[in-house]
Order: sequence, then structure tokens, then C-alpha cells
Amino acid sequence: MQQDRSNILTVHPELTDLPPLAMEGPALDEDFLRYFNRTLGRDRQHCTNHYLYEALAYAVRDRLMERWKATRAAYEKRNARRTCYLSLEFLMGRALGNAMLNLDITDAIRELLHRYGIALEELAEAEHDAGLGNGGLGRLAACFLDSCATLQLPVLGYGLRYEYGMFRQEIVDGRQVEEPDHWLRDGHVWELERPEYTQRIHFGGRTEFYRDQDGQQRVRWVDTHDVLAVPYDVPVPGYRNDTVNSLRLWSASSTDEFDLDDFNAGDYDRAVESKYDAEHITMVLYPNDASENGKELRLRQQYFLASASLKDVLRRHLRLNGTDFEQLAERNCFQLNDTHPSIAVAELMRLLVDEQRLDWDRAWSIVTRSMAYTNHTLLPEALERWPVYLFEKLLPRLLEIIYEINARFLDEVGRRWPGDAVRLQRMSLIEEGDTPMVRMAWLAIVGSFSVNGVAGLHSRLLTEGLFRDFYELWPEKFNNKTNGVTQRRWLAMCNPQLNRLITERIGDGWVTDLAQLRQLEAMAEDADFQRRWREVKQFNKQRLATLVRDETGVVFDPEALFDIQVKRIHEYKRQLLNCLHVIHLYARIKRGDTTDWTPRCVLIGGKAAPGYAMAKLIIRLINNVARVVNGDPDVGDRLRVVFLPNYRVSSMELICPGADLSEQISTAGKEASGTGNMKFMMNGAITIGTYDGANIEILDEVGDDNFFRFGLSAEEVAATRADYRPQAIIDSDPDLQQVMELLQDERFSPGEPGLFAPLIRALTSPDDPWLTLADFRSYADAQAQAAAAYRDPARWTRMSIINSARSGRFSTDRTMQEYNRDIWKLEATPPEAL
Ligand code: B1N
Repeated sequence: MQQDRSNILTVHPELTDLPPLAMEGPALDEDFLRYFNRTLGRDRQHCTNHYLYEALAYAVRDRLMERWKATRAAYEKRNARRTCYLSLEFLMGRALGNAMLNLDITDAIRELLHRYGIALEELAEAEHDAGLGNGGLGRLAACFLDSCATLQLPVLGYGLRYEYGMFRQEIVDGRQVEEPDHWLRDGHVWELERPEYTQRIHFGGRTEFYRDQDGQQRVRWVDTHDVLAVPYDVPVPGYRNDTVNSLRLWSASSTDEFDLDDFNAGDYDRAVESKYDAEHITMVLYPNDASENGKELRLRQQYFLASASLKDVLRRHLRLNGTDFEQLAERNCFQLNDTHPSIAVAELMRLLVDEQRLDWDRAWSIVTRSMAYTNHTLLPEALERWPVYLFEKLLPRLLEIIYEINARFLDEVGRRWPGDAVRLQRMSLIEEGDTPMVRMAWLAIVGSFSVNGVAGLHSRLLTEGLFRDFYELWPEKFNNKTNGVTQRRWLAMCNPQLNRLITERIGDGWVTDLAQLRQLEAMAEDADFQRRWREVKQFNKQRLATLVRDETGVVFDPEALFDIQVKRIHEYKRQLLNCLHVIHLYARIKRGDTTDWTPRCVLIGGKAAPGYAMAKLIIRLINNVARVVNGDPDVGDRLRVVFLPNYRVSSMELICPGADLSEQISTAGKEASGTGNMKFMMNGAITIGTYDGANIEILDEVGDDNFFRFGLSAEEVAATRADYRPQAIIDSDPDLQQVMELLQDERFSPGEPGLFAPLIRALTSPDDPWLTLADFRSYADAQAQAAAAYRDPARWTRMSIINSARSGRFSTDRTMQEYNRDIWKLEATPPEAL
């Protein structure tokens, strides 16, 4: 292979740094104009918001760049211990507003643009969301990075640079239609390609024994098909602290010689095909939330991420520490975001044993001192298991290593519980059967020193259920880390009015110390403060109503109760229960049962996995119910219903500030944590929710007076399963009976009889895993309480203020401090002054 000389790293001391850039005034102005006119080559005659956005983004990026370098230099100089956050998903959303907030240049830029008659908000909207994630798990990773940069912790995100992110959802005739999200089409200002750090990743081939120079028998992996991993770095700015951390995203590219043989043999098609095969690895994000799909390409993605990231860490380690591999575990921690990157356990063994020639025990000690695993769901359909035959074909050497890990692990289990063959079978990394499978969660647990769930209940259920055997073996590994969200994006940036009001009263310390919001509680009864609080909420509701009108044509009245459920569409999240309640309200209106009515606007949004038929049918039902309700003159302005298309990070930034009521209504025990619940709470919405996930901890903070709790507990759910008779529930509840009749009599499926029969069947089945009808009565009662509370503005506003005031615990700053205290043990490392 010919050396590519452009990638050789050299040192040029004479290339000095430039002086730091001004954050306002003519320098900022000049940069903006220069990028617009010269770099982009645009002029005032031919200008779109997108070009103006790009020019502005470059000017802002320059100001990140110098801080980014200083941060890197500080970490290197201190040889700081780091955490690598390995995740198949980073749901970053837009970057511009966040960068401006954190650099404290929003006002300067607003002013600058104003002089050209340009509104900042319009430019900001030209940025595509970076939708490299499905939902909560991917957004959590993004919030974690934000908090780590703000806490000045050396944490590096490693992910994949998908060419196509989460699909764009359109609603056509009430149905979800998926459109590809080619988010890189107009270029991506926020990434920096780093071809000099390209890694070579192996697939396929076979393994063979050989003897090394010392006569040691070793294994090598040969005849592989290799793919190149090219890193692209994305800056992650901290809040006004000069730290800029990195998110390193790998892009797949073919090797040159890979196709050359075919090409020279005249087989052009085959040559091109293998190039495409390689580049397909990072083509598209798998759009499944909380369910796996078992596709070979997904396993390729997982290994590609794990191998590229570990090789990148080893490269840096060898440069900074040489072959002192003890330092590898001292200097690095790998946090596995669910099992998706858990093949990293076996890959690090391969790199240390096969490539660095460490003996097995030493390598295993390094691996198990550096890996930590976070579980995000108990749903059995999300537990990753890969067929052994797939591993054999795609990653033969890794399968051998997994077998070896398993043999040694089962020895240990056998010593602890002699003769317990059933337990051995349960705990084996290999599930026996017609198609033997590798259990990725077991691999992650065995290879990690820490295993955590994402909310108190979830972590407890893990140790009592799914991971019980492992908890008995290694209780000290298990811990809880309740999720959070970053208040920078989810309050300071997305709700500027509330930001201003809060800051006016208690100062701006809450932006980096959310517990300070507690001080608002003293003002919860203050009539003047309440009035200001309501004005802000009204403003945000108006803003949201405008979005709803633009997207759906339906008009929301900002005086009405805004009742909102936005999240992935999934049966366990029970959008159906919400829909049944809407039908119940409609039935009440139709029968004239409307004394003391609280006008209500119901908004539901979220994407269904393209292969999830039930979820797609739920979307159709919501749309059909909306059409009937909004078009019925009897309803008047008592009730409005919309399904908001294409729910994503940037729509949540408009939605959560305008919400009154936050719907968190999963079947208890099913939602590991939830994080939308926290964004709503922070922005002063009140939760109607089950005793599930982080709802429990929200209720702990605000108390029963400031939360509408309903439904069975996780224990009651488990007990109810054995003898669940939905028909008896319907028969004993006239309201529910009427709702089911409306569903059945085709009112919501004119011309399509039987359209919703699968939903009715699921709801009325004694085997309904989600026990939707079991919670209907208690849900409808809680909704009536919410409606009554809303009619008393002083009471509602007080509840709203208290929710926001007590949201301090749900900052990812707190979450990251706990990960750091218990798992990572990193030192805050600020860069030197510019
Ligand atoms: O992770 C979030 C939690 O707040 C949610 O409760 C939880 O549902 C979510 C396979 C997942 N769990 N599992 C996934 C995503 C993609 C995929 O391919 C599973 N997402 C969650 C953050 O902890």
C-alpha cells in the first residue's frame, strides 16, 4: 500500500496561535460578512436564510475553535483521566443557539443581525436538527455531554456519523409516511474531519494459530474485509467556562485496495459493490426505539463503533504512555450506553491479547477495571441477543474471545454455586436453543465494574428481576443513576421569557446550579410574581399555538388547558389511554355533560418505528379522532385535538415551555426513567402520571398536591396480570362503555369498517401486557382533578411555580456529578486562559 503522506503528523513550532477573537463589535461583524461574501461566495441579491445561517455559524465556530484547542491541550498536559461515552445515538438537535448561549454572544449577535434587518430566530431555524438518535436514550447522551463540558470533566463522546438520521415524519391522510433525513445535504458547519486519525476495522475472514518470536502460541485474524473509520469531531461547549469538549463521530469509507483486485480483473461492478458495502455501515440510523431488530448491518455498526473508538484510545495511549498498559485502566473509563456498544468488552480483549500481546488475565483485569454499563430498559423485546452464526461469519475472532470469557466466567459461577446447572444455563453468555445466541447484556455485566439503571425504581427492578443472578454474585457492581436533562437547552435557551423572569428574581446561578430554583418557592403565593409567571406561560402558549396552526391548521386558544404528550409512539407509553380519554371528553360534550367545563387543547406527537404496525395504527386513530372532534360544531371551543407531525428536539424546544399538563402515563414498571417529564416540569408544567420511572422521583420532590398521580403501581401491575378481565372493567364503568362503543361503531373510521379492530382486540384482551383499561377510571378521575385545578388560576400557578422550583434534582449536572463520584472519578480540568 502506498503511504499517504498528507496524513503524517509533524510538528511546526513556528505556527503560532492567533490572538483570541473579540466576542462583539466590528470583529464579529467582519467575520460574518467575510464568511458570507468570500467563504460562501454569496451576495445580497442571492441570499437565503440558510447561507446567512452558515456565515453566522462559521463566525461562532471560530470562537469555539480556540477554546476547543485550549481544552485539548489542558487534558494532554495533565494526562487527565478520561471517560469515553460509547453510544450508537447522540440526539444533538441544533447547535447554533446552544453555542451562542454558552459563549454568551447571543445579544451581540442579535444586535449585529438587527442592523441588517435580519431576525436571529429565522436564521436559527435554517439549521437542520442533528437527529442521530431515536428518543430518550440518544437525547440523554447529548445532555450528558453538555453537562460534562459545563463541569469541565474530560469526557469524550464516541458515536457514528450517520448519513441519514432519524426519518422525517409526514402525516398523509392520517397515516405516518417516512421520508429520509438527509441532514448533511447542505453541509455541516459544526464538524471537523480528522482523516489523520483514520482507523482500519476488520470484518469476516478466519482465525489461525501461530507462534510469536518468544515461541508463545497466539491467534491472528486473517483474510478480513476491512473498512476505514474516518473521524469527524463536533465541538461540545461548556457554559461560559472556555471548555469545549468533543464528540467524535465515525464515518465508514472503503479502503483503496479492497476493491482493486476486482477492479483489475475487470469486474468493475463488484469493485463498486464492495465500496458501497463498506460505506453502507454508517448510511442510516436504525429507527427502532426500545426494540431490537437483529439485522446484520446493525451488528456491523456496533462493532465498527466499538473497534474504531478503542483503537483511537489505544493510539493516544501508546503516544502518551507507551506500553504501560496499567495506565490504560488508570487513564480511561468506557461508559457503555446500553448494550449497543457492548462488543467493546471483547474487542478490547482482542486488541490487548492479540495485537498488544498481553496475557489473558492481565488484559481481563484492564478491561474489567475500565468498562461500565448503563441499562435503559427492562422490555424483553429490547434485550439484544445476536445469533452465534452471525458472529461466526462477521466477527469470528470476537466469538472465540466471548467463548473464552464465558468459560472462565462459568467456572467462577460453578465455584460459587456448585452443582447448580440451571443457574449456569441462565447465566451463560450463550443462550442454548435451535439458534444459539450471544446475550449482550450478560457480556456487558461480566465485563464491567459498574452496572446502573436510570431511575430508582428501574434500578431496583433490575436487581430483583432481569439481573438478579448477577446481583447475587456481584452486588457491589450495581447502582442507580437517575437521569436528568440540561437546563441550559431545556430552560435557559428554549424559554427566554422564563429565564429572564427567574433571573430577575434569584440571579442566574441556577444556570449552573439548578437547585437554586428552590428560592422561587418563597414567591409561589406572591400575586405579582404569579401574574408575571402566567404572562410568560401565556406568551409561550401563544408561540406554541402558532406552531400548531402552521403545522396542522388547527387553532389552539391559549386560554385553554394545554394537555401534551410527546414521545415515541409505543404501546407501553399508552398514547391509546390518552386517546380513550379524549373520546370520553367528546362523549361528555355530545351528551351535554359540560357544566364547569375546562376548555382543553390536546397535543400528541411522536414517531412510530416504521415496522411497528400497532404504533402506526395508534397514529391513525389519533388523527381520525382529531378530525371528528375538531370538525364537530357541538364541540365549540371546549376541545381541540391535534397530532403534531415530525416531533423532534427542535419542536420540543417550542412545546415544553407552552405546556400546562405533561402526560407521563406508561404502564408502571415499563418506562425506565423518562426525561420529557423533566423538561416539562422545569418549564412549569404539572405532571399527570403513573407511579413509574422518574415520575416517582418527581412526585417525591413536589408531593401529591402538585402532581396528578393515577393508576396501578408496578407491584399491582404484576399482581393484576394473573387475573385481568378487561370486559368486566368495561361492564362496570358506563364512561368506558360509551368510549368502547364509539370506538366500535366506526365513528372514527368512516368508510373503513374494522380499521381499529386490532386496537380494540388488544385493549380487551386478558393478555394485554399494558393493562390500559385497568387504569382508565383512575386516569379519567385524575384528568377531572386537573381540569378543576386549572379553573383556579392562583392554585394552578402556584403548582406550576412549585414544579419548576423543585426540578433541581433533574439536572444532568447532578447526574454527571453522581456518575463521576461513583464510577468515573475524573478531575475537573479547566483550560488555561486564552
Ligand atoms: O432511555 C431513556 C429512558 O428515559 C427511557 O425510559 C427509555 O425508554 C429509553 C434500543 C433504546 N431504553 N431503551 C432504549 C433505544 C434504541 C434502541 O435501539 C433501545 N431507549 C430507552 C434514557 O435513559
